[in-house]
Amino acid sequence: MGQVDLRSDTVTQPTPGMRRAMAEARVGDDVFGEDPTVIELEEMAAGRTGKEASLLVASGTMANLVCQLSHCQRGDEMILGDQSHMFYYEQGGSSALGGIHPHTVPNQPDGRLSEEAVENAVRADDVHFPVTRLIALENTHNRCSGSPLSPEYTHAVGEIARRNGLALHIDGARIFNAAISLGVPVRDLTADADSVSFCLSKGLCAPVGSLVCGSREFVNRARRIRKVLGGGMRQAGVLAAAGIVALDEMVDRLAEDHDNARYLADGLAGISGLQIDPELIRTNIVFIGITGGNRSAGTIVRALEKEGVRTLAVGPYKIRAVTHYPIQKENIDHTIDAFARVMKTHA
Ligand code: TLP
Repeated sequence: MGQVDLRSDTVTQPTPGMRRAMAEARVGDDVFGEDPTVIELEEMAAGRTGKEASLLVASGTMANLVCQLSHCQRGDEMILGDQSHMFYYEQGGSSALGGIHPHTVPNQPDGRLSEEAVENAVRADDVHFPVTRLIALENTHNRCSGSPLSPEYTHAVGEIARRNGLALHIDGARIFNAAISLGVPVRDLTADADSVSFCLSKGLCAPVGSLVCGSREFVNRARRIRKVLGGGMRQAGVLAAAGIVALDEMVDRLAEDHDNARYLADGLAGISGLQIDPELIRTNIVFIGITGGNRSAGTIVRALEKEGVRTLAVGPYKIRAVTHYPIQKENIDHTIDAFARVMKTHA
């Protein structure tokens, strides 16, 4: 068996159908708004998320940044989770480039922010305080075991935003995973959001690209911000073509990744020295705690690599494994066996 690469679903390869679509894509200059394939993808993305318009950008990080800069002015405040990707993994980009002040609220293990904590974080009109402008949620929540947020919860946070005159953004990098896991259309998860970003290049297997979705007026602003960030791409239809295949062909199969993640979690739960709660695993992300002894996550990850299994150390005693196409059950069996051997030799 070759390498089983579970570091992330970003390692997925374009499918043969995507490569064909890319080679044959009709293209034009997208900065002039003339790329028919980009236009088709943007219309599709707007339709799936139930928004008026959407915009293709280079990455999930750029999508979130464009949204934050489109909602906020310098000095404005944004409420978001302390485990959110936007806070944790994006270099503080919106504060470095946009002067946006982050106000973090603790994420619960299932990715939610308590409604009370969000409400309490909204600033009063006081000369001492920044102006609160934006609330951001993440669905699925990467660092919270890939947990999906329900339409009911998103609606409740949307109500807080509306009551306080704030915008709601959803980092929906893996929102199609959430929709498949919950058995609801994506638009039910985005109905309350003023903006949503999602990625084509994770479980959906496209090589590049994320979409920013919102009202036409919002997307027009986002288009200007994308340009100033250097993200105006020209014949981007070669990328969009793969994205269209991703949305057409790769969404329903995400259920297999979720089954494989649960199968992995169930298998690992029985191994001494690993801590894992299979009940938390509802999509494709598995966090594995290392307990007892003084073996670090890094030691275990290196030993697993020698067994042909690649994972990520995401804390001193925490490992992440992400399932994706075309990982199969037999790869997961191999992974469970590799963990069992490594934990025995590093007891
Ligand atoms: N996440 C990556 C790493 O950055 C950690 C991964 O391997 O999971 N939002 C969420 C929720 C994400 O998980 C990611 C990528 C992004 C945004 C950023 O997307 P890219 O990598 O396209 O900039």
